[in-house]
Amino acid sequence: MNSVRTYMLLLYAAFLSLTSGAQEAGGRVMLRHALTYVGKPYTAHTLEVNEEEQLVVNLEEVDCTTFVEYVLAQSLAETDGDRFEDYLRKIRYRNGIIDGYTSRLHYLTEWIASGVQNGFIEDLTALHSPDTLSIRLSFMSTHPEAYRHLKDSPANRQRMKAIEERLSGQTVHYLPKEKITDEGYPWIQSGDILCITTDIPGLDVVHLGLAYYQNGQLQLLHASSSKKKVTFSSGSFAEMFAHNPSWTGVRVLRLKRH
Ligand code: 2YP
Repeated sequence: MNSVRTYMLLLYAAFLSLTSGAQEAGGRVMLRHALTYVGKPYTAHTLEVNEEEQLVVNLEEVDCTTFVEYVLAQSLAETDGDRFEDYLRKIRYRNGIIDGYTSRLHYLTEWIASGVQNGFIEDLTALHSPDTLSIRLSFMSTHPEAYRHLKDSPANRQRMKAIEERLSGQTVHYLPKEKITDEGYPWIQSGDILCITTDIPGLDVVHLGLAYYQNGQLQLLHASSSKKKVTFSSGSFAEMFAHNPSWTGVRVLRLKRH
């Protein structure tokens, strides 16, 4: 059953690429690349395999963040002809410069702001939702045991604390979970990036994936840590909030076409 589903999805991805005569909307480009990851295994900490920070490209096993990063970099490289790795480095690192573990954009608040500043993505929630939340970051510096390069390095813990203080205090727009419906909204398209906000103390985003409409229902296409693979939510995106009490809402981003 699984292989039939995968075959149908690849057929759909091929169809999307053939019908992309007119300038393909950003979401469509993202979706076409994302569908090629369906079924790939979920693996955490694929970016922590080296002592010294360097650009890791592992398209065969992904977590929620690396899945979205690879799809975004592939989509940008396709539409702008630049090299995939150049885009990935600019997506993943502050000012595109790799300078140790803390130069990586660990918090989605900074990852999003950097992507908007680079002109890679636009923040649709800022355009369509009046609700805002205040950013308070401290999770990594207060849970160093969960991050090998923090646990082993007081200097990195110091640097991370300073980054968290710099980023804290800003407000960002989001769509509160109470306003997320099964059928979604016209301003949220398949292929848009969904960053799920949280009330876990000191954390901004707790999971991310892509919007995917199926049978008129807004679903999540994501690297699932529970299902251990890239897959679609079994129900609607809205329904997922009932099973995840720490989820508070969503920030919606879209690939910017050049
Ligand atoms: C990020 O975690 C890490 C980055 O260090 C890492 O944990 C934090 C704050 N950042 O470079 C990146 C890629 O591995 O992962 C993600 C994690 O989600 C996991 C990967 C998932 O659901 O699959 C991002 O931060 C996206 O949501 C949060 C979540 N981290 C925690 O919940 C602590």
